[in-house]
Amino acid sequence: MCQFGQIIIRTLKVCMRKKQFLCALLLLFAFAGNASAIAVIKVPLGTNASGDVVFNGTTFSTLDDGIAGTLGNQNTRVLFLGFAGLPDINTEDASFTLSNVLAVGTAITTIGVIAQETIGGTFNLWAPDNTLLISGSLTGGAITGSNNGGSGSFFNTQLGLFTGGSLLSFFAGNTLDFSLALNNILSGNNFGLNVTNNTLDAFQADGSAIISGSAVPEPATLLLLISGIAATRLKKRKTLQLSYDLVK
Ligand SMILES: [Ca+2]
Ligand SMILES: [Ca+2]
Repeated sequence: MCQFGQIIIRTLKVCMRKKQFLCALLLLFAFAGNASAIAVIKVPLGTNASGDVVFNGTTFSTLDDGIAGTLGNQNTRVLFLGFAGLPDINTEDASFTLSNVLAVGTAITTIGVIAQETIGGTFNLWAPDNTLLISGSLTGGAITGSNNGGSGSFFNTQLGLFTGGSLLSFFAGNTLDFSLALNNILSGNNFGLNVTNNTLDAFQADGSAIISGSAVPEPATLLLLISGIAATRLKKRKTLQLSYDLVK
């Protein structure tokens, strides 16, 4: 259980021992609400003319846009959802790298839809000052999409691990989902994904990534909970004092 969960359980036990049932109920609601919260980082991968991502026949990764001043392959804006007070990076000077996503098995084509299973891969997202914002390692995934048209395809993985960066503490445990929408896909002269001899053809594409995971509660939420508990205790003490004064 996450640290927040343990704090909640400990406080819950204290509430029950002291028969503060309203306090216990509020804690349960707070925990249920926070357990489902999601934090999302959108990484549009910038507007440079050449492609953002490449599949070379075996490995899927970002292409280097040639901007040497940033650590990542692709300069990008970054949008944050579910991070309290964290401002978006609205200039294309953050940077992102996806590496070593390996195609495994044969590519399957079913009624014009192509699916290529993948395994592994890592990503890193750096702030404009080249400090690491978040990194992760990916598990099993798939590149899926149409063999007719350059859009509407995706690379998706779930249940990956967050591994580092200044935003690591915003995410609860190993709840990483990673999704990359693919547009303007070009496989040789073919627009869209293409399969030859049960193998996905090499391609380049524009991409837009979404990194998401379960959010740990904001400190402000924790503060509200603690002040709620304190208020409940104060009210009880006042009620006891009033009873005592009436008896006197
Ligand atoms: Ca780009
Ligand atoms: Ca760079």
